[in-house]
Amino acid sequence: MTETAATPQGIPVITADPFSPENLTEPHILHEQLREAGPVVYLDQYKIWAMARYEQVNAALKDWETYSSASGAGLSNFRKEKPWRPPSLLLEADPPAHTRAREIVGPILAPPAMRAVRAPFESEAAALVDRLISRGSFDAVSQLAEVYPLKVFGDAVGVPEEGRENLLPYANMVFNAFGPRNQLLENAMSKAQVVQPWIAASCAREALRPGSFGAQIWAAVDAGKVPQEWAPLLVRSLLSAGIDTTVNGLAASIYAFASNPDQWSILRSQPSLVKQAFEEAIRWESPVQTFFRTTTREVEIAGVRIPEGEKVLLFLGAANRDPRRWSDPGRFDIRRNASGHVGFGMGIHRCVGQTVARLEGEIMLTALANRVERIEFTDQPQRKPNNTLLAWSSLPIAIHTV
Ligand code: OVV
Repeated sequence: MTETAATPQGIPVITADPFSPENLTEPHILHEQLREAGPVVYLDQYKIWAMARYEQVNAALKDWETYSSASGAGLSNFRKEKPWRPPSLLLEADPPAHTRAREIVGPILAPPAMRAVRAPFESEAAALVDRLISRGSFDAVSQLAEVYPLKVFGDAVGVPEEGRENLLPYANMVFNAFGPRNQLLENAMSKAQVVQPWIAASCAREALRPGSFGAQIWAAVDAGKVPQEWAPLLVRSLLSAGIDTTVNGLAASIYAFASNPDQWSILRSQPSLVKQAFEEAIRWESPVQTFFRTTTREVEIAGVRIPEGEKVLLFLGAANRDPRRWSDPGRFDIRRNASGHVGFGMGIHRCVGQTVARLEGEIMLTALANRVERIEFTDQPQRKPNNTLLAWSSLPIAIHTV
């Protein structure tokens, strides 16, 4: 159980562990407690600070000068502990280095670049939905949400088809590694060791299909914009951040619609709501629940002083359900305008791949809505605990056509 106590300085102290399997798989009760405790709270177990209200989370994400990423976007402080892998040039960097990396990857994933991948994304979605309809009932995690990004994003990045399933244990490791060294991280590490050579090999120039996102990164680096050694690390960012996020974004959408059949009917009758619906699923479920920053100076928020060099945990998922910002936030409502949610972050580090994620969501939901009249659970959905992601291990569903 959780308690809130006030320190002499009036800072709410939270004793609950946000990284316990229970809080990771059922986070909303803790999130409410964190938001209601105050604009800034202290997490006693980890001796860190946290924000869970929309206003403060949004402001901190935008203020990269105060809330640095260069000490890591996880609990571990890279100035005090050696990172488990060379830091990401995008996620775990500040300007000016971050700006240079972002200038390489940004244009490769920008809206105009999506024109080249739309057709293959659409035909793969149609083919997959065909197969799933003929099956009738299936697990929407292993047979849909994992299959689609591995195929279309894997093809777009240009990695070999053989061994792509390695991306799942790798991402599981990456996202657990932002949290504490708990049992989840230990398990993820032990499963991910064997896939590291495949990941490293897939970041190399020779592994990447000509014209792919990965090959375009190498081409930009060849053009002399950044050091050669940056290319494999930038490709690694796509492989780290592009799969498990979209797997759980798609899983979130399926879960949302299977548990809200009225919303599926609305989407079926108004297919133009599809982009808004995917955005709402991201707000409602927030597949990426948290990221950390580190203060670069002493900072005062709503009367609370956080010293310099302190880790601050930002609860994106809690901000996305803050009743101060959203009306009836726990309701999945595809007619709502979910824009402004922080599920893709905000500010200079906002998700660089969000165009790809949105394209996958739009296309997969459209392919389903074109054919499927009803989605229902055939068994209990199962959460998969992860130190960063609100993830599913199993979503057993049946789909019915007319
Ligand atoms: C946003 C994100 C998550 C995980 C890994 C990375 C980025 C990366 O840049 O490696």
